[in-house]
This record gives sequence, C-alpha cells and structure tokens, in this order.
Amino acid sequence: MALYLLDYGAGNVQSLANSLRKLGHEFTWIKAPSDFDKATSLIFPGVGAFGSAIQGLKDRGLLEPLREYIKSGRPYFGICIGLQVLFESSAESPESQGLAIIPAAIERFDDLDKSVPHIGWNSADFLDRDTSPDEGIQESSFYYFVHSFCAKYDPKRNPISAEWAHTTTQYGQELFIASVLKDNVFGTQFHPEKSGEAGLQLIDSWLRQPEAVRSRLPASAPLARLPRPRDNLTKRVIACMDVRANDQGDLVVTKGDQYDVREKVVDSSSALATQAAGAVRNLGKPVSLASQYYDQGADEICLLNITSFRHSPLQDQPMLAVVRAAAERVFVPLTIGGGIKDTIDPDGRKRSALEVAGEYFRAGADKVSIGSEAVYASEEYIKNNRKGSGTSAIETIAHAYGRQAVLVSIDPRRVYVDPSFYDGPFKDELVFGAPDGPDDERNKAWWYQCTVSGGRESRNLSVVQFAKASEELGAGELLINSIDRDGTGRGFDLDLIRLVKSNVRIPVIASSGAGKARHFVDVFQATGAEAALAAGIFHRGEVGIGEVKDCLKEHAISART
Ligand code: 1PR
Repeated sequence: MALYLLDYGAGNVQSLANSLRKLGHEFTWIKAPSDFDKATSLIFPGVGAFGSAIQGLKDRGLLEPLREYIKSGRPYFGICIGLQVLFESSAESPESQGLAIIPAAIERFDDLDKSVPHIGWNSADFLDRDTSPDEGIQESSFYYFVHSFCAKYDPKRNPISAEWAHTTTQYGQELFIASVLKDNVFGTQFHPEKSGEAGLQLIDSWLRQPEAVRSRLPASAPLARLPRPRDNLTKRVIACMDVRANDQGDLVVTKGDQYDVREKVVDSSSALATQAAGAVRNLGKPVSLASQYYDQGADEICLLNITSFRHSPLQDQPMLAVVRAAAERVFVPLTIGGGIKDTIDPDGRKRSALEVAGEYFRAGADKVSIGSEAVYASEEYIKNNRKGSGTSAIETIAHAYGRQAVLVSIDPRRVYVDPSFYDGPFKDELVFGAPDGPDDERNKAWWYQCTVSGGRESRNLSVVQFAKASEELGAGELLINSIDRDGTGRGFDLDLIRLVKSNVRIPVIASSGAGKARHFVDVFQATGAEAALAAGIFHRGEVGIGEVKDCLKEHAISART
C-alpha cells in the first residue's frame, strides 16, 4: 500500500501523522500534483475553513488532481473538511466551489437552540445497523467533533447526500451526517485522530482492510423514518497546565493561588519541601503530565504559557517543543495559549499573531487561546462602533483556520460596589450576592472586570462586553477563568459562568476554583457550560479525572468514559 496524506498548509495535520506513527503505518505527504499518481490510498485530514481549504488546494495545484484521484476509484478517507470538500458548496464560504462529488450543500448549524460551533464528544449512529459495514465506528464510542457547518441529514430535502450517509449524529434538534461511505470514499465529520483510543482504532481498521475492499464500499439505504432524536454530546472535562520557566530556566507546570505562582511558605513535611519560599511552584513536567491526563481520560488538554507576554513566543522554542512532544502522546484536542499576538523578535523581525498561531498548529495544537490581545481587540471593536479592523488576532486566525480554532481566555476579577450608590457603566451587569450565600458575598454586589498580562493590569472593560465582542470578532469558544477563585478549591464562580453563558451563543468552558468532583456537577447543572477545566486538584492528585466523570454520571450528566 502506498499511503499518502494531503496537507494544504493550514491547521493541525500533525495529529494524524502522529496517530499513524503510533499505529505503525508508513505514509508520505503529497508534495506535488504528480504524487497523486503514486498514491494507492489517500487520507485528507482537512482542518480550518472550507474556503481556505479550497483556495489552499488550488494555490498548490492540488484541487484537480484530488478530484481525479477520487474519480479513479482508489480509496479515499476525508476527515472533517476532507469530508466537506466532497460537497458542491458550503455556507461557510459561498464563493468557493467544492469538488461536487456529492452534489449537495454544507449548511450552518442553527444556533437558536444550542451553542455553535458543535464542539465535543458525540456518538455516531449507523443508518442501518444490520447491513452497514462498520468501518471501525462503534455506536457505543464517542468521537470528537468541532465544526459550525455540516451536511444535514434529511432524505426528503437532501436525497443525494442522504444516499451517501453512513452514520448520523444528533446535535440539539438537528440530525447531520457523521460519516459518508460509498464506493471508494469514506469520510468522517469528526476527527478520529483526536478521538482517543476509539479514533485510533477506526483509522487502523480502515487501513487494515485490503485496498480492493476499500475501493468498493457499499452505500447504506436512506432511512425510511428519521430516528428519535438522541443528542449524545457529552460535557467535557479539561486538564489545564499553566507552564512557565522556573528560576533555573526549565519549563515547568506551575499553579498559582489567585494567579500568584510563587511559594509562600516552605512546608517541610510536603513533597514540595525542597522548594524555597519565593520560588516558582513546580508541579511537574508538561509533557509527562499531559500524557498522564490523556491516559486518565481527559477530554482535552490545555497548555498555557503564562509568562509569554514578557518575550517573543516564537523565540520560546521550548514551548513549541513541548507542544510537539505532547502531540505525539496525546490523541485528544490540545489547546495552546499565551503570547498569541503580533510580536517583534529580538532581531527586529515582525511576526503576526497569525504566524505565531500557525507555528503552534503545525506543531500539533488544535486551538489557540488568546488572552490579553483579545482584550485590546475588543476595546478597539467597541470604540469603533462594533466594527472589526480585520487585522486582530481573533479575526485573522478565525478567517484562516476557522473560528473553532480560536478560544478566547478571559481573566476577570470581581469589583465590589455598594448597589445603593453605584451608578457606573456596568450597573446592568451587577450580580447580587444571595442572602444565604457565603459570608463574603452576602448583601454585596459586584461586576466582573477584565484584566490583561495574567491579571497584572485591570482594564475598563466588563466580562460581558468582552465576551460579546470576542464572539462577534470570531471567537469559537470562551474560557472563563476567575482570579478570585483560581486555586482556592471553593468551586467555580457560578454567577460568573451563568452571566457569560447567557450573553453568548458560542460554547463556554468554566475554569478556576474546582476543589472536588461535585463542583463539576454544580457548574454543569447551574450554568449550562459545555466544558469545565481544572488544574490544581489534578496536578496534586487530590481528585482524578475518572472520579470526576463517575460523579457526573451519578448525577445523570453525560460524560465520555
Ligand atoms: O494574555 O494571551 O498571553 O495569555 C496568557 C494566558 O495565561 C491567559 O490565558 C491567562 O489566563 C494565563 N495566565 C497568566 N498568568 C497566569 C497566572 O496564573 N499567573 N494563569 C495565568 C491563569 C488560570 C487557569 C487555571 C485555572 C484553574 N491560570 O489557567 O488553570 O484557574 O485552576 P484551579 O483548578 O487550580 O483553580 P495571553
């Protein structure tokens, strides 16, 4: 078998390469149009936006050879955008023409009843469990989806795409095609290379079938009746590592209390006894911790370079090396944050935020998280009557890689005011402490102020203003930290998460303050957040990821195990 992978220069394609290496399959990258002639099997791990994919293929002279390859009847496996380019068009980029192998359109999810993009782990159900070849897909497994556009499954309205459907997935009230299968074409809307062991098995299973079998795959008959809706999207549990250089210059995972990461007292009885007061708290090595969290069942891993605002991130080669090494061991989505902004290297070379993000994507990151830079862009956006400059990090990265690749990280702090006298600009956003709430909240009111540079500087911007502006500028997801709760173990700031969640339509990740498994139940039940993240309790081994998932299930909250 001559297995080739197609890359059009955008997004994280390393993960598929890493998956194949782990599974022991050899492959070659398509570098020139003539390489298609040598390929006997082809995988296209499409990431990013539909329009950039088509344009990227055209610019490299690869679009027509790709069409010819598929028409020749040799086995093709398209992932995400690699499935969508088979269609005629996409609402994401109406000006771009797809391959039209499936003469139908890709549409946007409706966000009236749910957050869009659809991000997370969901199931894939066979159209016909008795006759469809499984192609390594298991109905009992969960697969990782991340997309705002999809091929909707509706045999009456879209009879042609229905003929190609192999499995479907429900999101909210919408049923869409999770995989297509016909003749030599197999495609998944989800990312098997990011779907943990279930995804690796699927890739392996496709590759282990003889090519002759993979060239003549039977299509499934469209359903006579639509199945009963069963949205299986799980709540995500994310392990986060705050990474910085310690005083010896080594990159370590650290953890602050309300963002202060230096040791205060030396406890001679603790495992950290060797660390002097004032030293950067060291909780382990980023790659080995990332790999442990993957093994324990983390749904995503997040690495935040918390001091990158001090220097040029692309000079920060160790961080890129960390991402590369983590991506070789972790087959769930990897988010990298810190320093995603326009920078100037010490040698005077300008680097755009888009270039910085591109380096991280090529190293194996799936999403970038933007903090301070997103605050500045939101301030500009509000000042310019809600008009984007088109040049901010959020806008440029979302345009090139798709909004699902852009996470905005918010670092708010509570500002307490006396509600009887407060007449400031944020009075409509005030949160009032419950009469039966904790002592420090009772009879008080507060608003949430945004900060930059890891909480070192406060800005005249509220969390609601920031969240809405980020969404409008193109963020695909929000990470809501809390400086007040960080490292305290008091539980997530439910008021904060609820406030943000009710003001945006994109998914929200709750962060800061988890002290026990039950806190995850509280945040999902009370706020509707799509994901929850913790750091300290996982690093110190106080609560395991499995324990959190078990607790969610005990409370009838869907989780991937
Ligand atoms: O501004 O784009 O360079 O991004 C910097 C990023 O680094 C931001 O996402 C910011 O949140 C993060 N950051 C900066 N300084 C600190 C610090 O701690 N001194 N860490 C910092 C923020 C918050 C979470 C933490 C949760 C959960 N840490 O990442 O993991 O609060 O912790 P817990 O479960 O232990 O309570 P830019």
